Amino acid sequence: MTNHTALKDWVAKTAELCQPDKIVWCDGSKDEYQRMLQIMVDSGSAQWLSPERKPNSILVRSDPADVARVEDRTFICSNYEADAGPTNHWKDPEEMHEILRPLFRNCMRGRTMYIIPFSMGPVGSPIAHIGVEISDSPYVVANMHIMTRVGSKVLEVLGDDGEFVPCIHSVGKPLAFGEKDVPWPCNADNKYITHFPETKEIWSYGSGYGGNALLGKKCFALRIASVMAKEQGWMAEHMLILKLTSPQGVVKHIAAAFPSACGKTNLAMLTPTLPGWKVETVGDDIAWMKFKEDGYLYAINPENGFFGVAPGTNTKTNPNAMAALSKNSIFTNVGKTPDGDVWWEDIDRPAPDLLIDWHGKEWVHYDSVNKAAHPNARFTAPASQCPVIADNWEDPAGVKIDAILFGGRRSTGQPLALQSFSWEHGTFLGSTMASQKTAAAAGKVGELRFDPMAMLPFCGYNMADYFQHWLDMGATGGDKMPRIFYVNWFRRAEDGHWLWPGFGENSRVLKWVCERCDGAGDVVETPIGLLPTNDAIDTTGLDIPEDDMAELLRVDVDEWKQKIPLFREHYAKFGDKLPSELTKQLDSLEERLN
Ligand code: OXD
Ligand code: MN
Repeated sequence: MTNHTALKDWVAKTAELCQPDKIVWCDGSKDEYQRMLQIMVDSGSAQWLSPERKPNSILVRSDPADVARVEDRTFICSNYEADAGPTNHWKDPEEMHEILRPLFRNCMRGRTMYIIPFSMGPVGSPIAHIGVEISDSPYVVANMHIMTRVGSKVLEVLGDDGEFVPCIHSVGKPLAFGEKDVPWPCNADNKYITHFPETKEIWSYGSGYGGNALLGKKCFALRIASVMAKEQGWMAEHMLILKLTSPQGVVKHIAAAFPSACGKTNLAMLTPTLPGWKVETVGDDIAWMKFKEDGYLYAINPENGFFGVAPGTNTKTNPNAMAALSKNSIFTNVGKTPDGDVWWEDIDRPAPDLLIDWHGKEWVHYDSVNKAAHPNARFTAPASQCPVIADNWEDPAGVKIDAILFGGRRSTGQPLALQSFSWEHGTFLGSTMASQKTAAAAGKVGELRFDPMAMLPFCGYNMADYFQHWLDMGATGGDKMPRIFYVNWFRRAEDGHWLWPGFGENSRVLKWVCERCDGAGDVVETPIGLLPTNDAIDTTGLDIPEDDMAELLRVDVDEWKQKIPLFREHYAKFGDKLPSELTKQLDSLEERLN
């Protein structure tokens, strides 16, 4: 097991509080993974899918009251409210512990407490960090096996006194003696996803779903890691990482921040339509970036698998994801076909008769409201099963990042692509990112919200300080920092049609990005940034009307002028803490527009 005294003491203290029936230290073995699946199947939480259709894979249906991240139940418990900032829910740490203590007291009665040591990033990498999750959910154990590196090898690196982030999770449903469990235990009315940035702890109660429960992902790798990154001079970002190779063999690594469910997984695994270009995946959701001695930023993907949105994924939009999820995967809240396969909206084939929906009922498709799969239905699939996983995706040294893309879902205004004038201007672009809301979080879909750097729900401290951290990183890295771009695949014409085909065609924009990194590629200076000239994006072989291309790259000065007050209002939230550099950037934009 371990001789790590602090770890053993913490486990003993947590067991004393939660009173589980049993304690199991996870070793990360394949046997253990299989055991978890079988436990879920035996208890009625999961069912095996057909061994022919989806070998070694299970289907799980959650409680309909536990289907997404719950941002309104997510708290940053810093000592001072100002350190959580205006975009987070704050609670005093002592007060939060007073709420949590009675909830966690005896909360694991009748259940097994699993101790899951995990590494975010290749085990032993200088960019990686270690966490230990205590959870009473075998679903969490199995998912953590896919999403992180779990087990004894992590304890070895931790040694007797290594640092780890303690993460405590309970579904919040103790069982009385002899009480029969429900298929998806949770405590829907009492969810708390809480982070303590000063002590670097995570406590999560009441939900078993995704980022609420797999604490290595959003809670550690983004919220707590963003605080560590600020303190230690590195970056923890909500970004995919892809490796782009040109026909001449020039390699670039690109990190890209898009809000949840805006196509990060698709972009990370894209099949280029441009002949000779190659995209390979390093990561699809999170990037940890640190400076190396050469002064450049190097990134790792701290995760080990994909927790992807299922609806919309098919062999056209993302054949590589479809291959990755073809076996050894966990499916949550998707539909099930009579032959034991999965089904969701916009998968490759029409819905068969006798389809079972995500509620476990025969699907009655009488309108577009009644979906067979929940819009936030997910697959959990090992990254190693992705056919285009990059050969260097587990390089402990990380990959040198050449470019950073920001993007969102914007039907008007935002051009297809632009490059920032500088790192400071790029930070301004990231800080004013906005996107139409998706189903990844509870709330109203379609509403436009500011989502700076796609970190709105994931920044573990005051976002104004986070902006300052971006500026500070730029000051440290100088010319060696990645170039910054802003892209938008989602622009529509006035009649509503999509102007840009997206998916594999996005490789055309990536080619321009690659050229810009080498000081080539044509641009025209506009008030909002450096835009590709009308022929700078390679459209060879693409049947796109010239008018559409011109519209995609059009800057409507009047529309941008109207945005200035919205930007000011967004910035006003941060009061005095907003870095003066960003106000300066906004003032300059306004001047350039006039
Ligand atoms: C995710 C998210 O699950 O951003 O990656 O919601
Ligand atoms: Mn995400």
